[in-house]
Parts: sequence; structure tokens; C-alpha cells
Amino acid sequence: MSSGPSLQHYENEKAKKVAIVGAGLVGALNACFFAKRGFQVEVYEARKDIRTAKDVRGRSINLALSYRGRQALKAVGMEDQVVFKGIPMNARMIHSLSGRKSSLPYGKKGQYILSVDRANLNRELLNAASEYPNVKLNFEEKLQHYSLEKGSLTFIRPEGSFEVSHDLVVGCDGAFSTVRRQFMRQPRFDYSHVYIPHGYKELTMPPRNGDFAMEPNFLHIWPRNTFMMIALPNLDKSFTCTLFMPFEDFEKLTTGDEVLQFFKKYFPDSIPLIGIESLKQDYFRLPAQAMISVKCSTYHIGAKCVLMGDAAHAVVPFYGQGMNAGFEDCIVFDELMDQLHNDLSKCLPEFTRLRVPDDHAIGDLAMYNYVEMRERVNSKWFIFRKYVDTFLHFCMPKTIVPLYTMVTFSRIRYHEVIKQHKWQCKVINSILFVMGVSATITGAVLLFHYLPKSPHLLVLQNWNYSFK
Ligand code: FAD
Ligand code: EGU
Repeated sequence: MSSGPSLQHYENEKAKKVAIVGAGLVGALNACFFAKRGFQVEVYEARKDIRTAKDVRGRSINLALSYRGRQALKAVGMEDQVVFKGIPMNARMIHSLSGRKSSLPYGKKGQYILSVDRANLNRELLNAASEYPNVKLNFEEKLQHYSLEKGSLTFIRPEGSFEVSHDLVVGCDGAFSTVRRQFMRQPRFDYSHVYIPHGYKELTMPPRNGDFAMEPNFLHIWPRNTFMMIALPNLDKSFTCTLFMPFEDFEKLTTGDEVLQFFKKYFPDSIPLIGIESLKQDYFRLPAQAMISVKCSTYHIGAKCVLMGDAAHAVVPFYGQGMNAGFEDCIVFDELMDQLHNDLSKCLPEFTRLRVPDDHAIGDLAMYNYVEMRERVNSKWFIFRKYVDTFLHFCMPKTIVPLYTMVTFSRIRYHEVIKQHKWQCKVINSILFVMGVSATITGAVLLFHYLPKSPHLLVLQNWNYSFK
């Protein structure tokens, strides 16, 4: 038994008790990692069990899963099962204003990302966690307060509140983490968060004649500078379209007809696919959702508490990496536990030391991409940039690797990805410079050889005129 539930230390009286706060994607995955190590795991989730709850209303319906996330799933034996229910996206499909579509592959044949259903992924992770006998899942129990001094967690549930204590608290309670509040009281703890001016709304594009309304194995993108829409495929042959736009523009559209006019102007090809009536209705079902970027200077307190996932580092979704980075947190921590023989007093500080620079790096990359997309990316620019990247990679496959490739298809540390990218930019600039210089020299030589013969007189004539 290597990948299934195995219990190395469970029988051990001294099995440490770990509380995982939040049973979202990262919390549920972490439950598997800690259970595999033989900890006595207790998971506390504020919401109802999504495996049995009727109305599942989460954030975004589907997500792009890439290499980092897959490696973490693999480590708990869940990769195949998740990949099986994912839809491969081998390329982007860029929709221009005129309705022209261009496909831009992510890489070679085997290089694709997967569109996965958030709720289903969460369910499967919870099922996997619940198969370990040393995991207990608790729902509708919301952390109200975490007292460092007492080492106690206070939860509220429908029947009232209660208090528990554990050896380790793992905060996986998302971007608005309650566990994180204790960090604010630590000396020298830096924290920042930023809301971007854009919000998002999700719209469903239903199947057409029983099949996908657009090509299924693509991430569809409608880049329109300040507005952008993207669509990811679902297993039921629908697409989930996400419209990103400044809040103030969302607020300008107050009637169904205004929405329709807006779509006619910017996303005309999507209207018949979404359907006029559902477009008019879907748009007003929910208010536009906000996006936040969160940074912390430390992810741990002593040997007692550690933050992972969005609780530690919410990022804007413009690299499709939030969940992937959160899953990578789990695997990095697990690798450290191996190297440091489960010694929490060493693992926690080491986790902060290793992971903070990388999570900050992906936060910056995502924010940078947000700024770039909103400032100058229309479909022509997007296509042009990807061609340049692909061309340079083709010329120097070892030296020049596109940024998104390192982010999406490798486990190169995010901060190394930035370093590497900066270095590549220097190389490209040097090459351009050398080419520019040689072109200038060549030009000058040619001028020197050929110009004096015929145009020489012309020049002289001009001079003659101008001196008159
Ligand atoms: P969450 O998913 O937020 O889970 C936190 C859990 O903690 C929730 O279940 C919550 O109920 C629970 N909780 C909160 N407070 C308490 C409390 N006090 N007590 C008990 N429980 C509590 N990432 C990708 O990798 N690829 C993508 O394509 C992608 N697309 C995205 C698109 C959008 C529009 C957005 C907004 C995000 C996207 N992300 C994507 C990011 C991804 O959604 C997050 O990074 C991921 O959900 C983080 O998981 P988490 O478990 O850390 O947090
Ligand atoms: C945003 C929202 C295309 C899911 C970044 C690419 C995203 C996703 C891109 C969302 C874009 C943007 C990349 C992937 C991915 C691209 C990427 C963005 C999935 C640079 C469900 N982004 N996303 N980059 O290259 O590396 O295709 O909500 F439009 S997957 Cl913004 Cl690879």
C-alpha cells in the first residue's frame, strides 16, 4: 500500500493532532497529505458538506489545472481520477472582434492544461480524505477565534459554540482567513491586500444540438483591452464564460437590453451561443464578484500554526495558478516533512523560508499579467506576442522558454521563473542590439559604397539650393 490510505503511525499513542481549518480545495488535499503521514486529522469547514448539499454556490465553476497541481494530486494517488474527469485544453482559441478565431497551442502534443469542475474536485478530495481512518471531517463548524495563548480554536455551529486544541493548526480557510488574524498580532509581520478595479461574472453557454457550442479542447479568450471574456469547457458539454470588467462598467449595464447592446459591440459571436434570453437573465443573477491579491511575510507561528493556499496568498486569476500554487504549497510542505523527519519546529520555519518568495512571485506575475492584459491586449497583440515567444523558443529551445510554459508546465520555483525570464529578456535584448548594430554597420557600409555614385549629386544639389 503506497498510494492508498496507509497508516504508518496511526496506532502510535503519540500521533499528533492536527486541525485543518477549511475544507476547500487546499484543505481537503492537505487532509490527505497529513493523514498519509499518520497525523490524527480533524477538518473543520464552515459550509455544508458539498457532497450532500443541494445548492452548491461556490466561486468560479471550473478551473484550469496544470502541472504543479497535478504533481500534488499524484502524491496522494489522485491524479488519474481527477485527470479522467478533466477536459484537456491543448490551445487557446482567440476570438477577435470580427469573429475570426485563431488557435495558439500551449506546447507540443502532450502539453495541455485541464478544465476541471471545482465542486467535483472538492468532492473527490473530500471522499479521498474521508477514506483515511485517521481523518474526521466536520461541516457547518465555523472557526470564530483562534487563541495563540491558550492554543485553542473556538468554533460556532448550529447548536452553539465549542472549543478544541490541537498540536498543529493548518489555516486553509481561504482569502478571508480567520486563522490569519492571529498573524496580525505577531511582531514584524507584514501583510498587504489589494482589490483590483475589475470584477467578474460567470455566464453559461449551454450545449448546442447535444454537443459543445464551440471547439471543446480550448481555452477560449476574447481579449478586448479593458474587458476580457474567457470560457472553459465542462463535462456536460456546456462552457462557463467568465467576463472580466471594471466594476464601474458592470454598474453601467442596468437592463437586459443594455447588456445585449454591450455584447453586440464587444463579443458578438458569443451571443447566439449563450442565447439572447439567458444572457439577459444570467447577467443579473449575481452581482459582479471581486478579486483580491493577498501577501503575507510569514506563513507560520512557531511550531503551532501554518497557513496554506489562498489564506497565505490569494492571487488574481490572470495566470490560472491560484489553486495550483495552493496545491504546490501542500507538496512542498510534505517534501520538507520527509527531509526534516516530521519535525514541526524545523518544518514550519523552513516552509516560510522556501515558500514565501515563490508565492509572492506568482502573485506578482498574475498581477503583472492583469495590468498587461487590461492595458494593451487586444486579439492581434495577444496573437503577435505568442508568435514571437513561440518563434524564439523554436530558434533556441534550450535558452528561451516562454514564461507561461515555465509557470504552467514545470515545477521550477516561481521566483526562479521570474529570474530566468529576466535573464531571457536580457539575452533577447542583446541579440536585438547586436542585430541592430550589425544592421547599422551593414547599412553604413552599403551607404558608403553605393551612395556616393548617383545620389551624391542630388545631395550636392540640395546643398547648393539651401545655400543660395
Ligand atoms: P478556498 O477554495 O476559498 O477554500 C476555503 C474554505 O475554507 C472554504 O470552503 C470556506 O468555506 C472555508 N472557510 C473559510 N472561513 C472559514 C472559517 N472561519 N471556519 C471554517 N471554514 C472556513 N486557480 C487555478 O489554479 N486555476 C484557475 O483556473 C483558477 N481560476 C480562478 C478563477 C476565478 C474567477 C477565481 C476567483 C479564482 C480562480 N483560481 C484559479 C484560484 C482558486 O479558486 C483558489 O486559489 C483556490 O480556490 C484556493 O483554495 P483554498 O482551499 O485555499 O481556498
Ligand atoms: C483566468 C480566469 C490566457 C481561468 C493568461 C492565458 C484564467 C483561467 C494566460 C479563469 C489568458 C490569461 C494561462 C494558462 C490561464 C494563456 C497563462 C487564466 C486560466 C499567461 C476560470 N492562464 N488561465 N496565461 O496563456 O499562462 O492562455 O477563470 F487569458 S491557463 Cl489572462 Cl496556461
